[in-house]
Amino acid sequence: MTKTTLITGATAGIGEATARLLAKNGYNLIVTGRRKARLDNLKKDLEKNTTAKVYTLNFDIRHRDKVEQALDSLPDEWKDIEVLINNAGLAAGLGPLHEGDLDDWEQMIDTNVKGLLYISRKILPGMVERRKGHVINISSTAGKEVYMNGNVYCATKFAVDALNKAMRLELVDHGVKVTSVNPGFTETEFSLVRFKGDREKAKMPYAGMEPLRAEDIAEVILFVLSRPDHVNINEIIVTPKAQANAFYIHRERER
Ligand code: NDP
Ligand code: 8X3
Repeated sequence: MTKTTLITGATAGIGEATARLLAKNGYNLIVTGRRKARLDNLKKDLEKNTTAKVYTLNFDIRHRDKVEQALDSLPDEWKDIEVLINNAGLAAGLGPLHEGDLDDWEQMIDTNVKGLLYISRKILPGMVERRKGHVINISSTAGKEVYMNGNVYCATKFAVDALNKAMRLELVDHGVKVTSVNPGFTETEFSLVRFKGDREKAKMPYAGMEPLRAEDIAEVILFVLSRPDHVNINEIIVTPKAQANAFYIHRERER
C-alpha cells in the first residue's frame, strides 16, 4: 500500500493524527498547512520512524494562486494523488449572528468552503483521468444540525456536506469514491483557535464530558480508506459517547 495521499491541515489535530496513522500503514503523504516548521518536523519524524515518504507543501489554502502554485510545484512522482483528505478548517468565534465579526466570517468561508474547492478543483481532474481516487471531506456534526451561536461555522459545514454529495454524484461515473467524515467534539487546537488563544474558554466545551481525540477520527479515516475497492462509506458521524447530536451534550457535574 503506497497510495499517495494529500492531507490539508496536517500541522495539528485531526490532520496530523491522520498523517501519523496513515504513515504507519504504508501511505505516502503530501502534508500541507501554513506552519512550515511543523510540517518539516512531521516529515522528519515520519521518515525516521516509518517507511512512508513525505512531501511538504506550505501554503495558505485561502489564496487560490498559492494553492495552484503549490500543487503545480509537485515533482512528477508526487503528482498522481490517489487520496485527498480535505481537512483544513476552523471555527472563529461563537456568538449570535447579529453580533458577528465579519472578519471571522470571511476566514471561515474562505478556508472551509473556498479553500476546499480550490484544492479539489486542482486534484480531481487527475483522479477522473486515471479513473482512480478517493476524496474524504471532513465536515462535522455542525454540518448536520445547527447549534446555538454556531451560525456561520455551521453554514460552512453544511456547504461541505452539500459539496460532498455533489462530488459523489458527479464522480461516481469516473470511478472516484467520496466520503464525508463528520466528527463531533474532538479535543484538538480547534477550540483554542475558535476562542483566539483563550485557554480557559477553549476548555469550556469539554467541561464534564470526555471528548474524542484526534486519533479516534484518524482511525475512522483509515477504516474508510482500507475498505475493498468495491465498497464506499458514503458518510459517517462520530461523536463522543456523551454527545447525542450537534447541540445536546451530557455533562457529569460534581455533586
Ligand atoms: P486544528 O485547529 O487542530 O487543525 C486545523 C488544521 O487546519 C491545522 O493543521 C491548520 O494548519 C489548518 N488550517 C487552518 N486554516 C488554514 C489555512 N488558511 N490554510 C491552510 N491550512 C489551514 O483543528 P481540527 O484538527 O479539530 O480540525 C480539522 C478539521 O476538522 C476542520 O475542518 C474542522 O472544522 C473539523 N472538525 C473539527 C472538530 C473538532 O471538534 N475539533 C469537529 C468536527 C469537525 P495551519 O494553522 O498550520 O495552517
Ligand atoms: C466542530 C465541532 O460542535 O464545536 O465541528 O462545531 S463543534
